[in-house]
Amino acid sequence: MGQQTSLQSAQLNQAHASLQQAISWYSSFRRHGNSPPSDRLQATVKTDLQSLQNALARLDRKAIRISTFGLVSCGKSSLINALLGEEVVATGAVHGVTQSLTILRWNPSVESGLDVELIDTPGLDEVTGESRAVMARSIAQKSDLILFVVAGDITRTEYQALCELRDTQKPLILVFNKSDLYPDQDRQKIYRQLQKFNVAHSGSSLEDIIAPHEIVTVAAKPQPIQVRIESADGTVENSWEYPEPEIESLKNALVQILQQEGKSLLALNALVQARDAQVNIARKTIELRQSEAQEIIAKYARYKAIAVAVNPIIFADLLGGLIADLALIRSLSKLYGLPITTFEAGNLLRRILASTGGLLLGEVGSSFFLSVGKSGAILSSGFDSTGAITAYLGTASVQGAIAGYGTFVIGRVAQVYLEQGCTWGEMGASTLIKQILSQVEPKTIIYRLKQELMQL
Ligand SMILES: Nc1nc2c(ncn2[C@@H]2O[C@H](COP(=O)(O)OP(=O)(O)O)[C@@H](O)[C@H]2O)c(=O)[nH]1
Ligand SMILES: [Mg+2]
Repeated sequence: MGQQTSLQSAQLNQAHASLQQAISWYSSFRRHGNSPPSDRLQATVKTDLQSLQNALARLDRKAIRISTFGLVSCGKSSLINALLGEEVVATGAVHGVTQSLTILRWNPSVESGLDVELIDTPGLDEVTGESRAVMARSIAQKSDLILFVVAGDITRTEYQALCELRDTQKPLILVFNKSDLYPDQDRQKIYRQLQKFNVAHSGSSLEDIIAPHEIVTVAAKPQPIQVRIESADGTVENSWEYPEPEIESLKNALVQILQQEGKSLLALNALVQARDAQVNIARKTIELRQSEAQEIIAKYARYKAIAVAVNPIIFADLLGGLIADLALIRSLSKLYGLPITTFEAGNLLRRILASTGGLLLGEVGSSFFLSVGKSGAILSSGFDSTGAITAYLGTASVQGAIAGYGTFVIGRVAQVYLEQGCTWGEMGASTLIKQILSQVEPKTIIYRLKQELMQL
């Protein structure tokens, strides 16, 4: 446990450092980017920068967010009251008692080093179709853990919402509430019921949506029971007795999650949020600078074609070509104002050479042979016959054209890399996400998300 706690704290610290690095980088990128930062770009990336700031603020507060989700009147607000141990939020049989998001502090009396924020939400069925999905996504994005509350039979709307939430890749507990009204509902039964839907929607497997141990049954606010009290003198009095909420199963599940992986969850979610924000920033920047980038790539393609074609020395033209490619990558990253060091540019070039192996091998390979041929033509004839010069110019222009084409390929791949790659640096969000996922223990709630998150 102690070892795990320090591992979790380390993850939290690394996430913190990563976000700080990103924020300091993008703030200076806004203030004095190498290319004049256009107002339009600043406006478009504003929300993404804000998202980075928010993620860091939540890490600073060490506040883990648990949101309720479910149809109107399934007992979301009652569940929150039951966890808090007092009637803090209004509940009721009338539709739509909860109108907006309400954030409540919860102290589950457990040493986790975390603050817990419970979020009460309006019912999923109060908003329809598209906007429901939008609301669900936006709440999920702000949450570290989701309590999906159902009561009674699971409906199609609930099943669809569950699938949508699964797509947001947030850990989820299915809370079956009002168990006092449905005493024979148990995990197995709920699971079988979900299975029915799953057969109908044969897209994702049920395991992808929920595992049996992620279902808890509770009674957040059991119905009052009418009792007859007969006094010794024979007078009969009717009164209502309010049974205590039964939420131990949920409390235990939450306490275990908080202790075992609370900090990791917090770190992971902050990093996912940071990664998405950074990829967004990169994508928008690249989009806005598209035409300038095209010009730069074309310019370098021309340079390289000429340099390679006129250079008569074996290998020097290859080297010249590589230098031109490196310079291209540097110019592109400068244009975008996205982070890239010379070392990374070199790495990138190696990656590009590997990933576009077929095409570039063609370039390098034919460059080599043509280079030999080109120099050979000069050596054998010493430039004195017109035939040799024609041969030289022939191979040279073919070689130049191929080299120029290679530059276009490199330019394109560089754009993709700059878009994704800014999060793959040493303290980059994607790098740390991968690291945390490789450290999770089986049987944790993060473990289930591993496969899905790894694919991104
Ligand atoms: N029988 C029973 N009723 C409940 C339970 N939890 C909540 N309710 C009732 O369900 C209704 C809706 O509860 P509320 O918490 O406002 O639902 P919300 O709309 O999901 O926030 C209220 O009348 C509650 O008293 C429960 O565990 N058992
Ligand atoms: Mg409510």
